[in-house]
Amino acid sequence: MYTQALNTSDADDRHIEDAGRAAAFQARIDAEERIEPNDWMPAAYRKTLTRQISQHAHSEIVGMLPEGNWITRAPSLRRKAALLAKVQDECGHGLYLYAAAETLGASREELVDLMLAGKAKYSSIFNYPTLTWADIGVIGWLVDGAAIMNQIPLCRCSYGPYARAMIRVCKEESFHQRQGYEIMLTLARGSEEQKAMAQDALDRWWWPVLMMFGPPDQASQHSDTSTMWKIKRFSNDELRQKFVDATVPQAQYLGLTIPDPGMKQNADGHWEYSAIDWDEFKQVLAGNGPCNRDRLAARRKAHDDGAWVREAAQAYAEKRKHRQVAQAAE
Ligand code: BYC
Repeated sequence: MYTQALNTSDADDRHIEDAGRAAAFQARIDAEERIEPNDWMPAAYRKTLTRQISQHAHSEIVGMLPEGNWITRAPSLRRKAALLAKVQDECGHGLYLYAAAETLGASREELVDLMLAGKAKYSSIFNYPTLTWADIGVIGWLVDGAAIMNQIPLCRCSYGPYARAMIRVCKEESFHQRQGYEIMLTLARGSEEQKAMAQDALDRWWWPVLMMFGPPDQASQHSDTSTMWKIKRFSNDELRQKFVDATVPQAQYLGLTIPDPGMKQNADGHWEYSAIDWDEFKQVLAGNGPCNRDRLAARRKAHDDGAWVREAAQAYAEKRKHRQVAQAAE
């Protein structure tokens, strides 16, 4: 009894102390201060950032697969060199992001294992197939375009390492978006077959791209806390709307038709789009999209094939450590 009473009092003190720290933490966020790895932060802030940054890292890595599929089939040396560089950039983004997640105390191994076990999410968009060369144009134009729309505000995210990683990522994504749009422009000004191929790719990717921004605001379970902590600066629906408004004139310039007959421009200038099929989104998140199984199988194989590299790096690090210890003892 007596001991329990002491414990309760300790817990109360801790609770009061944490409440004080949480208030000071929120005041720093409200003052637009950056939170750095060694600063105190509420466990829930750490958890949501680890979740979002690791999902983002997985998306970059899995996102190499649909485009990697076309490196050997790119129609010219120039296109091949640009696509190869783009896919390598995505890998680099994944690595910066895993490094940013590690500053929160999660190891890269455990995060990757969760993804390979199918327990951690990655962006729904990468579960769709790349059937023709025009899909590579659409990915650059729309998938990278959507990614930029979402990631520019993340450059002002309250967590320092994530915000700083996003600055370089956004610069590279902007190059990716232009190379995609240039592919689309070439196809749209090409033969009738090329134009039809470009339209077909737009038809297949349009709705999945709108789903990239996440569930509608009323169904977004993390938005309230992420907005309070200034991880999110705009809601899912706000970013989706900004993306649609920016993209419609680009499609018009290409002479392509957005596959939404109900789309119309409102008096305030915004483009109103039809209802999104959220059942399809839920199915893809549940692992039942067209390519979910292939994507995970490809990542698991790459992970297994790379085991010897990790083992060799580990053995080298241990040898080096022993050498340094021996040298220090001399
Ligand atoms: N796909 O409460 P919500 C790229 C999940 S890569 C799958 O609104 P939040 C690129 C969400 O995680 C692009 N899952 O969540 C790479 C949550 O599930 P959990 C990747 C999604 O976090 C290669 C649940 O649904 N970009 O650019 O407030 C080539 C409820 O959602 C999706 C990023 O990761 C989705 N589309 O907002 C080219 C950006 N949407 O965790 C390009 C960083 C939602 O509770 N992430 N979910 O199990 C974010 O900005 C935010 O996490 C989101 C979602 C806007 C995506």
